[in-house]
Amino acid sequence: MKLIIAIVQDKDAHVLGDEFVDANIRATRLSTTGGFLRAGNTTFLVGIEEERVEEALDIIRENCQSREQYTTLPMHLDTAMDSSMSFPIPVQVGGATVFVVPIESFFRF
Ligand code: 2BA
Repeated sequence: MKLIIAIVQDKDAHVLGDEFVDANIRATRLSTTGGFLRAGNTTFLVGIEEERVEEALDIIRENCQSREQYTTLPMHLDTAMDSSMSFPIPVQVGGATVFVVPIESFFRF
């Protein structure tokens, strides 16, 4: 048994959740926040038999797109006037960040 931890963009979470249900893959959704952009994303926890891991990864791959997002960096102007401004920089956010970890024990009571 493995635990798949998949961090995906909120825009893809709904479709991905539906695809898991259709494939009879059990998942838990957590509302999470990216440490860099500090924007909301969604983390799926999927406990799954080892022989179905590739199937679950294929579903994630097919339903999560990479997109460009913008973040702003503060820029301090080195002038006598104490002024600063911020400017947008593009950041490529991946379709999904996925960890596959072994499960020592699994119980459903
Ligand atoms: P965020 O931390 O908000 O990162 C969003 C995107 O910003 C990242 O996309 C990456 O392109 C960029 N980025 C992140 N940290 C950066 C840095 N220190 N300098 C420059 N650019 C940076 P992804 O790599 O596709 O990550 C998407 C989300 O997946 C992340 O959102 C975070 O929530 C999660 N994530 C990514 N790698 C992770 C890791 N090693 N451990 C835990 N969570 C991770």
